Amino acid sequence: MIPSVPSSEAGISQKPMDPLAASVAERIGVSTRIVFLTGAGISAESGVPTFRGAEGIWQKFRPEELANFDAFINNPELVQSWYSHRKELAENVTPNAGHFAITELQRKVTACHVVTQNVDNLHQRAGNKNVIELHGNIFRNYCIECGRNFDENNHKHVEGSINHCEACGGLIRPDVVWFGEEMPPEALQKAESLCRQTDVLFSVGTSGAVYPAAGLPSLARKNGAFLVEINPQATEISSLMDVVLRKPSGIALPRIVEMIQ
Ligand code: BJW
Ligand code: ZN
Repeated sequence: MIPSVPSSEAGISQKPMDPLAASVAERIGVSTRIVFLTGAGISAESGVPTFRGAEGIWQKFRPEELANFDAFINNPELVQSWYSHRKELAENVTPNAGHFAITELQRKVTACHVVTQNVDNLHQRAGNKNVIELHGNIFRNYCIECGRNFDENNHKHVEGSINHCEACGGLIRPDVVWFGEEMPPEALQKAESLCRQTDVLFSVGTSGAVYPAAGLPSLARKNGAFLVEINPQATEISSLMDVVLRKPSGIALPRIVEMIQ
């Protein structure tokens, strides 16, 4: 039986990472089902800005101006150009050691899924399998009138213009989930079902501020899962965790994976 390491902040700051990482690696060694719930922080070391906090993109842009449908209708040019800028950024960075550690772990564990809130495609580019996108993907677009899909090649945004559907003239929007919008139902159902059944859930690089994603660790815990948080900062869901590693994911995840027998 592996002892739970207390997740109180006082407890964490006293302990070096390695014994904690070793206890997590040991736990994984006796687990068959693992879920990674990831957020913007896992891509931070690739150079993709997080949303909240000192370096967050919402220090510069207010979410209510950009991440909801009304904002898009009121100012489609601004929203299209913001997403076009972020898409370009995501295209020009590469996955980091945290993403690659998950690929490595997936070779060692029977069932290992990634439930991501990220829209940047970096998990997939790192070779992660079984990726469930809760908040969509910035590289896909669709027409709000006829639903036609537009991929990267036939939808380039030109600064100062508004992109419309070639078929019906409707506005083209990114295939992401904004505030007040439903998650893709299949993705959410799959994520909830995995969280009910998992042995271990990692919450990596998410502030735990946005629901329903932020409710998944609690669901896993109620069903007996062991919870691990990897995040340099405390989050709204830290108190739920069995173990907290206050390290960047690009350091903590490879360390855990190399410790697995
Ligand atoms: C590192 C690191 C390193 C840094 N290593 N870590 C229940 C209670 C209260 C409210 C609600 C509720 N249920 C629903 C709501 C309303 C709302 C909500 O949650 N509001 C809250 C703000 C209170 N939720 C919704 O509206 C959702 N929809 C919904 O519920 O629909 C219901 C419905 C049903 C049926 C019909 C219709 C409707 C939708 C939420 C959509 C969120 N969308 C966004 C934008 C996506 C597109 C885009 O990218 O532009 O998703 S918002 C933004 O936040 C984005 C993110 O995925 C999401 C989460 O952010 P994340 O990933 O956690 O990032 P940060 O920046 O917050 O945190 C980064 C972390 O990384 C920090 O902790 C750092 O410390 C850490 N970090 N470097 C590891 N190197
Ligand atoms: Zn259309």
